[in-house]
Amino acid sequence: MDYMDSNKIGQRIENKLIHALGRTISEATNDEIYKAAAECIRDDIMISWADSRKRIQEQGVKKLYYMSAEFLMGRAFSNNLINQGLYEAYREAFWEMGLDFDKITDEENDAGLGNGGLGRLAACFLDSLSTMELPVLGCGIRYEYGMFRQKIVDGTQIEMEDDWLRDGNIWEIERPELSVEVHFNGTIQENWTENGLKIEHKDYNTVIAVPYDVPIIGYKTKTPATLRLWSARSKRRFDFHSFNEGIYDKAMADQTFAEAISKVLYPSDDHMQGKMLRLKQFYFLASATMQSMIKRHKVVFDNLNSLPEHVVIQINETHPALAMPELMRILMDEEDFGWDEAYGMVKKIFHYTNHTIMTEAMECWDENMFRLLLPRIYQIICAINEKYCQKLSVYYSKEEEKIAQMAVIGNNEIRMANLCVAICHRINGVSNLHADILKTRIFKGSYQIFPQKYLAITNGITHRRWLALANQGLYHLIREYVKGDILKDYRLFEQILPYKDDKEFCKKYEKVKRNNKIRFAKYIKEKQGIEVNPESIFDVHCKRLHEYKRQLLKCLHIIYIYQKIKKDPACITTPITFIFAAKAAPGYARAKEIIRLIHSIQEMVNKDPDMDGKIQVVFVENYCVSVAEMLIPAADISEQISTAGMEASGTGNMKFMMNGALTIGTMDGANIEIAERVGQENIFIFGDSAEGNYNKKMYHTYNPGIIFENHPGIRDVCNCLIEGNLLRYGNRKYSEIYQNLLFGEYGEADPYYILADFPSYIETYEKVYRLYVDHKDEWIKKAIVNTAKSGYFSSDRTIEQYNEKIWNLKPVK
Ligand code: GL9
Repeated sequence: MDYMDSNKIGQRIENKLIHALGRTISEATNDEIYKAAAECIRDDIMISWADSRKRIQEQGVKKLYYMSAEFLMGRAFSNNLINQGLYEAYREAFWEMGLDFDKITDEENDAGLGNGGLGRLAACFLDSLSTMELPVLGCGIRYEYGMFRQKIVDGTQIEMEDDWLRDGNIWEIERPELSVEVHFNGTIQENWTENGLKIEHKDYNTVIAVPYDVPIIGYKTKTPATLRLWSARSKRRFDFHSFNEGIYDKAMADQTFAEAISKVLYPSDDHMQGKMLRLKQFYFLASATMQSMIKRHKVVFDNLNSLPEHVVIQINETHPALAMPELMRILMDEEDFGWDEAYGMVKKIFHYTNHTIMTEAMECWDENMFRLLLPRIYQIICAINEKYCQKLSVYYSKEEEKIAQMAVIGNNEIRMANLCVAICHRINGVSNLHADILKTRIFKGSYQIFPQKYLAITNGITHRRWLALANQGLYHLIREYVKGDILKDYRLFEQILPYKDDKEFCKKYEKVKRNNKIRFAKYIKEKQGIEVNPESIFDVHCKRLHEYKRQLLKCLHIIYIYQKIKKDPACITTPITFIFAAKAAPGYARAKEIIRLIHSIQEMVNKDPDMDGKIQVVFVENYCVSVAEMLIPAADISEQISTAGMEASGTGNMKFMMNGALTIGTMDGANIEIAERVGQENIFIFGDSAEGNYNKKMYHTYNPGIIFENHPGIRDVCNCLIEGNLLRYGNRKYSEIYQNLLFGEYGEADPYYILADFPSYIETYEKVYRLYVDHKDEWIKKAIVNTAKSGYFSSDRTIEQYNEKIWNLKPVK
């Protein structure tokens, strides 16, 4: 956007207030001012948005459909200003009008349409795609309620609804004219006609899919991309026919059936829930997107044969995978394509990103439920499976068991990952390690036949949001020292590397961190009434609560330090603030128990006068994108301590390094690549490798009891869970956690190898602490190296690689 002075901005906001809301600036509430200002921003892009759509059509360029059940967008207001280059100007305009910019932008609800990494990755990708002017349509679901809001009451997580649309959503445009019908249930009739077999779907339930389009403004471009979110509506909503006929109940039932579909995001992370409603959501997304893609193609190109030249579809995890059989259905049943032609096209168009190897996360559907809900799609999947297994039997002629494992249908389940592997042209893992594990373990049988299908493309984050927006101080410092526009070119990060030896730069860098810590201290005081010391070391573990992410290891470590201080109060000279933030899936009992444990430890530590001025524990409620934007830039230490082999990539790790925290982490996911880039001396690695952990599991060689016996310190820590000073929330001690560490359920003790890595963690943490306390200048240098090397982890680089290796899109002219 062109330069705009603050006067003009102020004037426009005032005009908008009076014309759209009938309010003068002096009587307007913060929410009204937010809305007026947001509408001004939106007005500015409407023309280029429409124009961009038109140019994409006219140029006939290939377009990406990025399909994802989750888009964790966060707030749009400030991000749009950053990308339009208007952030400073708006801040100034607000200031001149006597308005508090931060308070007003706080009025915007996070668009929390995602659980965590997978959904946030989709959001970062759209920012990069739009900035690089690559033609894309993000396709997702407009959940009426996003990720739940978390409250903590007596140490226990309480989930509250996230009514994010309550005050309206400035950024979306409803497009009722582009609505399509999605059909569920019913029966399939096969009729032989003169033209061959005709398939007819009868007695189905209809749901209307209404698209809401959101512009995605790239950095200093004139080609906004679009995020299309589908909302479910009942056909009979206004059906007075049934009302008059006295079958009002039926009309109501239809409405309930339909509108439940886009009602709420399932809050489970890395965990599959085989619920019918979830399957409806996925098919709804798949069908609506495929129908609208076909409609558009017919309008723009008139001939469906050219589809593979003009569209490419990336599916984010298996959730949107039903788009593949759905496109088959449309091509065969509605457009008269034969099986081979249709299948050939689908195989060219679709590509699949896998984000997790955990068995409990693999999407599988009960075959009977599936057949009832989606009878035609079921038939198509059966046919795909049959042909696929025939093909496999050529390669694995006498290995029936292997084929059964690789089949799309087995044990009365439909296995979506196997469906993707059977069809997709490219299959990628989200870090090098993760892709290796896919090739050698999860999809080994397929990899051996089709090695060329498999790739590794390491995740990334958009540095526009995660540096320029979240950490203004650091962004301005970098801008001062770097030639060129870092927001356009992530490679420029490297330019700050030499300044690690520049005293002046180091001083400024340190000051930025201090200010960010003060900002966070202010936030947590206001929100939760907790006083933290910004002079203390901020040691942050924030991400979803999951056993493999090992919040429990951090808990045990805090108990360990607590007990150490009790014996030797002088062992801590610079205080540490241990900060957690995490949501647990509502049905994940162990995760919720760990949240209680964190709060028990918090209570024990914070109320003990012996800990005063030494250590403190803080649990930040309701972790979400906007909290992360506050918290991550304030961190000194980044905890990336997953069980090696289990975190496919991680993206929080990248946000921390960019913002100058030093990582203590395992050789897992993208941590490995961070270590490669910053060098071993600028990261703190501990614990066993992915291979080591795999061997422990395969050969049953691990016995946590031995560690317990041989380390008196660790023994004391574990015993603290069941005796000692830990106050219990609820009615039991933490004996379940204790039992699980030492004896396990199903005979597998400590399945996440917490005790196995504990000695190494303690030792490594000691080094981290000594470095901060005794060599702060060295610490700052290392932090600078981390920032300087973080450019590689920009999602711009990730998108470049996807485009080069998979999509082949040309920028819109
Ligand atoms: C995840 C992986 O667990 C992360 O390691 C990875 O960085 C992201 C993005 O590729 O994907 N897979 C997954 O199911 N989640 C991830 O974060 N979970 C959520 O999104 C909640």
